[in-house]
Amino acid sequence: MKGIFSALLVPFDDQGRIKEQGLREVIRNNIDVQQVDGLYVNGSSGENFMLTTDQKKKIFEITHEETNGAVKLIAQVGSINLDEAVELGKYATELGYDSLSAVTPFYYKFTFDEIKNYYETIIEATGNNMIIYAIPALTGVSMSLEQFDVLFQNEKVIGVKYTDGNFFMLERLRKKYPNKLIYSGFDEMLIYGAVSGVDGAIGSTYNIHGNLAKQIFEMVQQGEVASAYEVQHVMNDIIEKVLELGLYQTLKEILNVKGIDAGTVKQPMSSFDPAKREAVEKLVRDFNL
Ligand code: NGF
Repeated sequence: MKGIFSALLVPFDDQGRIKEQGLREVIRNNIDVQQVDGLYVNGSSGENFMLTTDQKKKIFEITHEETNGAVKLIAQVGSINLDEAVELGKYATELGYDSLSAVTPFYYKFTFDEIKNYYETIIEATGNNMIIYAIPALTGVSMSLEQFDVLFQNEKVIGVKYTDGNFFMLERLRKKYPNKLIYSGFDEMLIYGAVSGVDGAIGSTYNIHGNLAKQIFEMVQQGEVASAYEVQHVMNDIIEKVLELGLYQTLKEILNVKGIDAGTVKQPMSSFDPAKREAVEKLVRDFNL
């Protein structure tokens, strides 16, 4: 369960339907070209929170079938509809996903007891392992070290996907929990996570440059921090441009330019602006993506 995981992008057509063949191509690119260690399925990058339950199940199913055991699979099943989270958790567990993950419940200001109960309910119903998905910038849920302590007491909570820039907290978690899996969540900060001793990283941009992320991670593990920093500079030149042009739209367009059918994003996100196509082609050329 260690290493670089792509937060899987999901191709949609302009009616918001999953492009199954395109999804298979995106998966193959991740495995065969980027050579990532695993896939994080139905996360933010999979546009999960805009999908129906059936679409989420379909994505779990196609991904499981296409990967056929080649890489590790984490199923993000979190939903503020706890019944849906349980249903998806059971579904992914029966398919054989290596672990579940669930975003901290958001929108309503849930108390910590409610958050704890949410995780316990999914774990009890599925019997599977759980990776907490902490992303305070999007959920507004910022957990304290003491709250992580409580969640980590459950041995089925095997780790956290930590999408935060609070490296003090990350260091504290690492020291206190050497045996829990910690995944770094912000791709542009991968090197800081790596030097903090994370077990792996999960990110959207690894769909287009997972190979660079693997280099950074391996270099840091071998003590070659200065070289790793050079690679992070390259990765961040790419990420900076991607963020400027529009995150998920541009990641998909890069794949489209490369001949991988990554489709478009799901409404209410707006589709890629064709006026930006030339800039994307240049990015692909300049960085040999
Ligand atoms: O896309 C976001 C939103 N974050 C991802 C990642 O932390 C979560 C990150 O890779 C994710 O991909 C998922 O759950 O599917 C960023 O896209 C990347 O660092 C660029 O900022 O924050």
